[in-house]
Amino acid sequence: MNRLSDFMLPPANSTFAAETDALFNFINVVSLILLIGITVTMIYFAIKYRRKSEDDTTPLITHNSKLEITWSVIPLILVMIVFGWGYNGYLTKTNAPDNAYEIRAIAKSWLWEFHYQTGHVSVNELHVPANRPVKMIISSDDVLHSFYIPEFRVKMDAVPNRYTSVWFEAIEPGEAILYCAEYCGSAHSNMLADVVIHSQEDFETWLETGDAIDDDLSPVELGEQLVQRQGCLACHSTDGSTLQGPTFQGIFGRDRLLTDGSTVTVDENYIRQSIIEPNTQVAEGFAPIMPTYAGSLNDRQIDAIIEYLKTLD
Ligand SMILES: [Cu+2]
Repeated sequence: MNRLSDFMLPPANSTFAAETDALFNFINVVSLILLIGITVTMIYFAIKYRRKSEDDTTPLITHNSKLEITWSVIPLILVMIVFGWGYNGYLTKTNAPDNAYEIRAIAKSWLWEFHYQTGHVSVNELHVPANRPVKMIISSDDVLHSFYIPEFRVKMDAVPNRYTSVWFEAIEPGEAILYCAEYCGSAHSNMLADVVIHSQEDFETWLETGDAIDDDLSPVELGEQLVQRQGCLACHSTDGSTLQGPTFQGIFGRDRLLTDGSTVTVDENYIRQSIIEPNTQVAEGFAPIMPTYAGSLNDRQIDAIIEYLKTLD
């Protein structure tokens, strides 16, 4: 049975994925049997009962109780099975175990930000331990988004001004992809995050060291990595093409017309301001939609991004 869901979904990697897949397969197989059965019967009847001669008339049939009860009771039983099974799974998925590790997920157009219990923040990269329940507490900074990790078989809406939650327990260390599953605007399809599933030990190490690995990089190298990892490229190109935001190519030192009619030179201060309070000085021709990075990027990281942007002529 698992082959069927593997054909339609990526390989499962969470404790309740097997139950989800079993129900998914049950619904698919039952639907397929009904589809084939009804289609074959219709074709057979169309041939068997076709009009054979001019005076071939249809007899008057008012009802057939046996048949009507049969076609009402069978679907009722099937629907009740799907309901009971689904409700059972729903209860499992809504009630996180008490020992779950909590991670805050904040959806913004168009990136995912994660806050861990240590105060660590990551963008577009969700780090989770394997073999330990993880409870995600999800919200949105702007519009409706949806937190969807097919490998774990979990999906939950990210709603502005309210928290939703979902939990999962990954079985094996590895990687997965987090998608936004609610259409949220022009860069919706770029709203992806990598899910890194660590062994318990590696997860602890990652929480402790986190960005420390970045210490070896030069500012320009670090800036380039951050621009990729922090979701900037969802809206800003580096090749001169215009996406939802201005291109980064040749941006440094350029004079920029703003939506309020004033002009500003793109220098260190303007870039810093645009990262921390993005919608105070918006470039003419663009919508004020950039999420703030206040609290998720430190000074060293902002400096590195500025240094990297200077190199993009
Ligand atoms: Cu979204």
